[in-house]
Amino acid sequence: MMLLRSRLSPKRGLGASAGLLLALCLAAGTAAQAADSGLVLSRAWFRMVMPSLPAAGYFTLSNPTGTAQVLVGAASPACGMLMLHQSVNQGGQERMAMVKSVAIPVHGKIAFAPGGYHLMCMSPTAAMKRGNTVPVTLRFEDGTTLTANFPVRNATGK
Ligand SMILES: [Cu+2]
Repeated sequence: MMLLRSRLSPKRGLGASAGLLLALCLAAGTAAQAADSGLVLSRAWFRMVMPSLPAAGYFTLSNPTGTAQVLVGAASPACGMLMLHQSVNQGGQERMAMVKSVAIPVHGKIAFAPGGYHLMCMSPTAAMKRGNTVPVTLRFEDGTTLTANFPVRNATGK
């Protein structure tokens, strides 16, 4: 979310486009230099119900390294904003809450799956279409990243 904030924060007006360009250049530079997280991603997919609705992203992230990692953000060119969410049951009602970070313990794994953690693609582009794959970059607290292609499936996961 820090990346998104830095893109959104430049002041409106004359400086906005220059600020945005600078932010994009900085982001590109960061991405190019970012080391691999060492984490292993599996079972990645997006659930796209309707193009007009946010799409949910799911995956399993394993940490075979000797260092705990903390997922702090996600981005995809196929999504306006890509947020970390968690479904929580509050008094029998399913609600979604924003999540700032998710820790992946040493030799442990976390699952983003229906009913729990998920990525929320707020404004899917035309690329978010069943049968397509869309790239997602996960960003970790130590500055490392992990980029993978997520296949897009329908509401039933097909
Ligand atoms: Cu959500």
